[in-house]
Amino acid sequence: MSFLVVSPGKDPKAWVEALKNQHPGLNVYVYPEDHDKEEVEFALSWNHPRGIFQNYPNLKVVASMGAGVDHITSDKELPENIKITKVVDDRLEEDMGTFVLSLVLAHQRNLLEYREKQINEKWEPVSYTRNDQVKVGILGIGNLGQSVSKCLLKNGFQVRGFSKNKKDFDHVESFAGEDEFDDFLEQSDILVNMLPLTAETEKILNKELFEKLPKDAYVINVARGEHLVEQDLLAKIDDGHLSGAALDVFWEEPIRPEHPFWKHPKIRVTPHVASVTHPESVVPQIIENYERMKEEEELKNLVKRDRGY
Ligand code: OXD
Repeated sequence: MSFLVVSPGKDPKAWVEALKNQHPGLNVYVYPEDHDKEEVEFALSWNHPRGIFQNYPNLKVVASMGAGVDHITSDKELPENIKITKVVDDRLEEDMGTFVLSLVLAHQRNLLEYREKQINEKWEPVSYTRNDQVKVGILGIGNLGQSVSKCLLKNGFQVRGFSKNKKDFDHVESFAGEDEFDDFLEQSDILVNMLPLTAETEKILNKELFEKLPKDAYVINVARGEHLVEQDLLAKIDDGHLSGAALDVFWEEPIRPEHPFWKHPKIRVTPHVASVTHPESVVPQIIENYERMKEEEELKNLVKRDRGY
């Protein structure tokens, strides 16, 4: 019985080390090194080449290296019987919370604008709204969204959460379903996208949605680049409806050198760093699932394949 690590473009060394530390007897192969495909029952993956898992006749589980699983679910050739798991990790949640809080505060206190002024040697104070007057809408409030909401609440912001089904979180006004979507948007001075990427949510951040946000709303995307219609965002910032955006994820990563986001004065670009998985922190849960698979027990953090997350 063997374990496969597949992560093209991402150095697997720290993962392999953490797996071996946690489970010294584990036989770990790293794709595409030479290995016996029939032996592999469990794969740990990030952006695997499409279709490869069809060639593993005994593969039972594909575990994502991160919280997102769209890189696995989008593989149309993934055999139906293979189970998918995601990472749920306190450290990821904390990091996401503090990252989004930093972006919200930086926007709220005009830090990007001051950087611009500094470059031009301009000493010009700008007025700002106090946190308790600002409504932040979290689009897709799951574990990570809940952590973001806690950080925001601690700093006095008003928090709204939107999810498919109503969720009850302390001090968060909850909106759910299509009927409440427009109300949610109309009340979001800052919109934080944290949705999973599915066929339903792709391109959800589009002109129609932006127009439902209040004038001068700010958009933060820490979910997936494919949620965003880039041209619509640029148009709505440039026509003055939106005050700007902070983007951590993109259709193409890294974004190409001439991409308009790089130099846009109202767009903050970060290189997909909102919450970065630490192998030593999440390997214990991966190994636990490997043991559960062997014992034919229910897996933790299992993805519902029909739902896509
Ligand atoms: C993730 C990510 O899904 O880093 O974990 O985007």
